Amino acid sequence: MSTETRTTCPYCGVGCGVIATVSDEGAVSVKGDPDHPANFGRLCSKGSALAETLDLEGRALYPEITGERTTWDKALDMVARTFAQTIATHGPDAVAFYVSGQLLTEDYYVANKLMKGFIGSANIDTNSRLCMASSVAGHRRAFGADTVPGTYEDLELADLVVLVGSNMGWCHPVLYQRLAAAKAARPGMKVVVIDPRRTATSDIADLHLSIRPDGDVALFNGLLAHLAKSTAIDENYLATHTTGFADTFAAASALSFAGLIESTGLSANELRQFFGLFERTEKAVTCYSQGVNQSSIGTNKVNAIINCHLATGRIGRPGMGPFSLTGQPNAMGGREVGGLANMLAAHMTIENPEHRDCVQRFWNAPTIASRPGLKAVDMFEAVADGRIKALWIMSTNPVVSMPDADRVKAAIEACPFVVVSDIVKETDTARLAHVLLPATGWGEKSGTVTNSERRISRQRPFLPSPGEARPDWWQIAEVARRMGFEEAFSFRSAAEIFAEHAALSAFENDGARDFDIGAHAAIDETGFDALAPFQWPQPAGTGPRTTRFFAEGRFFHPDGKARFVPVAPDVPQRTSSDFPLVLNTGRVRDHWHTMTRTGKSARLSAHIAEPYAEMHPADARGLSIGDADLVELASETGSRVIVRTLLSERQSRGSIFVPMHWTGETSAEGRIDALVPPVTDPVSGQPASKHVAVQARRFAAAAYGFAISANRPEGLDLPYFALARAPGGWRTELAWQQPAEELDGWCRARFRLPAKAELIGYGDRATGITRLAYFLEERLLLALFVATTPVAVSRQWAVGQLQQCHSDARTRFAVIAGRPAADRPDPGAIVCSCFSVGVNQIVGAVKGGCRTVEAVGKTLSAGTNCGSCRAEIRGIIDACHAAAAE
Ligand SMILES: Nc1nc2c(c(=O)[nH]1)N[C@H]1C(S)=C(S)[C@@H](COP(=O)(O)OP(=O)(O)OC[C@H]3O[C@@H](n4cnc5c(=O)[nH]c(N)nc54)[C@H](O)[C@@H]3O)O[C@H]1N2
Ligand SMILES: Nc1nc2c(c(=O)[nH]1)N[C@H]1C(S)=C(S)[C@@H](COP(=O)(O)OP(=O)(O)OC[C@H]3O[C@@H](n4cnc5c(=O)[nH]c(N)nc54)[C@H](O)[C@@H]3O)O[C@H]1N2
Ligand code: SF4
Ligand SMILES: [Mo]
Repeated sequence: MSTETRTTCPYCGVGCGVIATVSDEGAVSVKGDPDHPANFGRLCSKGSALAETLDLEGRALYPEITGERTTWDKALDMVARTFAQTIATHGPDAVAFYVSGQLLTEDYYVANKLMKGFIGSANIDTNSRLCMASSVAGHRRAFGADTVPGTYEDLELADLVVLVGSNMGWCHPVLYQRLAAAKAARPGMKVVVIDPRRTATSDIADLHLSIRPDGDVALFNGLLAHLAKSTAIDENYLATHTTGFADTFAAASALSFAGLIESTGLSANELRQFFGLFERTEKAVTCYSQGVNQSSIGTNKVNAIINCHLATGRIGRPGMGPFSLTGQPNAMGGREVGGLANMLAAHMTIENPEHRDCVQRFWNAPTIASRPGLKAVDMFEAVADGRIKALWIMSTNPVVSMPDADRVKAAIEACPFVVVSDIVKETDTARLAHVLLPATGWGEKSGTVTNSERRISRQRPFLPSPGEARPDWWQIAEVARRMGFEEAFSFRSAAEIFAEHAALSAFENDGARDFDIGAHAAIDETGFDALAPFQWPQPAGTGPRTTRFFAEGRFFHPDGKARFVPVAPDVPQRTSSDFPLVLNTGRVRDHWHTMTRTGKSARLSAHIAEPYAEMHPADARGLSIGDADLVELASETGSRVIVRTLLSERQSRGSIFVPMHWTGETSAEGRIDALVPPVTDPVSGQPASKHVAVQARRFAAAAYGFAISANRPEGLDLPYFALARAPGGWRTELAWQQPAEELDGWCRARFRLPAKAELIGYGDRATGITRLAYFLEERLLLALFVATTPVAVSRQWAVGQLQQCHSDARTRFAVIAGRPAADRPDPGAIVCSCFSVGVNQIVGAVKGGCRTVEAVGKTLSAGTNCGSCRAEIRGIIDACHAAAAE
């Protein structure tokens, strides 16, 4: 007998339904929920690997004060006392919460209630500031509320889908698969991808526009000016439901066509194609994500896009509309509870006295924050200069993910009192906590999340809470009670909190505010247990249904009309002669942010196991940097990072892409946010994480290494290392600045080898190659390959050696030889992580006659589960055919 629990994936904003099964022996398996309207049974590689991330290794299991285990009572008393004293002495603005779009709505609601209604400050901000703030600000300027008008189905119903600054194939993979399936079924449908890089997403694009960094406002202004002269304009919608078109049209027309070419970096032909396509296609959806939001002109980009949809009346109807794709599983829930420093609760506005009064009365609160609090970048600035003296960080890792990360780290170190709630004990941020509070994680906690299409789904527990871990909402409520707010924080369950949140959304609303889920205001435990995914709004007396906004106007500005927002087409100039290259940062397919969860899976770590800088070969050549060399990047923040070089024609010239996932735990100097200056959008406060001026030079390593080991290495005192999980152990990339000497002692200490471990070694002074392998009986404990050039050993083959039996000398020497035996061919770098299929196997299948992704799937199963790697498989097939044709 096994038990099945319906829950929701804790990663991206697609919000896929997951069925988790726990066997009698306690083994967990997951599959997509066929009935969930976000995914209809599909899961991507990260979702499929969820069961591999649930072990307790590295988990925070007990409360700690300055690194020593303590009781919950002592820890909570200390937090409550220190916050209360700080407020009494220095006022409410001397404390702050920095929270996360990965909290559940119930956690978020309680945190916001405590800060805004009971402490009386609005110093609660969230990592959503780094993520969605520009979309929120753009929505509020245009619509009068933070409303996402459409639904996922619109992508399938559209005849044109424009993806702006979104690598949906890797970052919203299941939605991408829905789009790809709709396009395959209806080939007339067109997809346009607007991204400086050619990404996996651009592989289904009919048109890829390799836009100049931050050229988006110019592009959409140009589109608006073009539309205004065409029959696509909807005069009736314009006149009835909007204001401000004339000024906006004037601003949009400011740039000549030549200026447009210059600002966007696109050709006249590309511009004409895109404008024509948009003009002709009524059913058009424009999706956008971090290439839009994470910019010093992010809010203007959002409004430039929305302007085009308002002008054509293409909004809120099936298959039409602007669509902000949210990143985190509960970015939307955080916005609903008002978890940003400049919002109130239930989509009410902090600056509006009636809203403040409404929320204060509903909460029966002693006070209410009367002005916006500090936004993330300003908040850490205030921590740095001592204005904030007590800080509580929940469910986010700012030492890695905030811009100017080295300064943020120093600020946290210097802060008199820091509380961190996390599920993991040793993150770069948790290490700095005075008080560490262990939180229950996915599979253990209970509550709700809202996905990108406004659909609220349950996360349900199916595992016991490990150690003494407790839900985030419980931690906050306990601190609130100890601060004297017993009555308002007497919640006994997530269901009670959700009911209060639903009641507030309906309180004195009557259709004046978009967010209304009053139908659930009286929900009880049984109802909460059974709650099926539903889209908001769902006011009292209504049932679940598909909801869209604004087809008939009814915007949330006082006059009920949308605002056109005139936006200047200026493209920020960041590069200089000292820092001539544009650094662009973002995500890889199989890792989630700072890797505290996906990093546990060897399967997910196999796709990309190292931090890298993707560069155009011509740029690299100019700097004498070769493929697989190490590269050192520096920016005006004064910090540096060292990562691997990956040469690719998909990268545009003058630009470098580095992923954001590597931390102080997994790399020597791979925290890319150390280079991102704290430049923000003036309206939204969102950092410009995609447009940083940097210089690059080859890092002259004296020796390079690659290790596979049973133990996790400790104390690697090297300028470069990158650590990843491998089946049965770890894989580590290394580099030395000085020639590596005395390797035996170094290996034994760093890899914690037992004294009995037997060494087989090989060294060649002439070539500078050294290979060491340590065995304990038939087990390989460590193999280290060192060379004066980047180590050319097949990683996938080497990684497999940890789980082989090395009972005879022949297999031991094969390890040292660094070559697969003839009967064990090297699968090559992993492409399909679901079935662990490598590039060499795919090339083999293509040579064997497979001509399509489907044929490769039939032969090797690659690409047939989550489908996230299908674009890469297509790329390999194309490359083989191109090579054959030469
Ligand atoms: N695998 C994976 N998936 C994730 C996450 C993860 O960590 N891993 N995180 C989730 C979260 S929180 C988020 S916010 C989303 C982010 O999802 P996305 O926004 O899709 O991902 P990013 O890689 O951050 O950036 C998207 C693209 O913006 C492009 N870009 C850079 N500058 C510009 C520009 O000036 N204009 C335009 N048009 N494009 C530009 C980049 O080249 C990049 O390909 O992903 C979510 N999904
Ligand atoms: N350069 C650059 N920087 C970026 C970005 C970029 O594109 N480029 N993207 C930005 C964006 S969009 C985002 S969203 C951020 C993400 O950045 P972060 O939020 O810092 O990244 P995560 O690794 O998701 O951090 C979540 C933390 O919460 C912990 N955790 C997981 N579940 C729970 C739980 O239930 N309770 C508690 N208390 N803790 C839990 C995890 O172990 C982890 O330490 O990064 C931002 N930074
Ligand atoms: S697309 Fe993948 S990561 Fe996103 S919610 Fe679905 S399964 Fe999870
Ligand atoms: Mo995000």
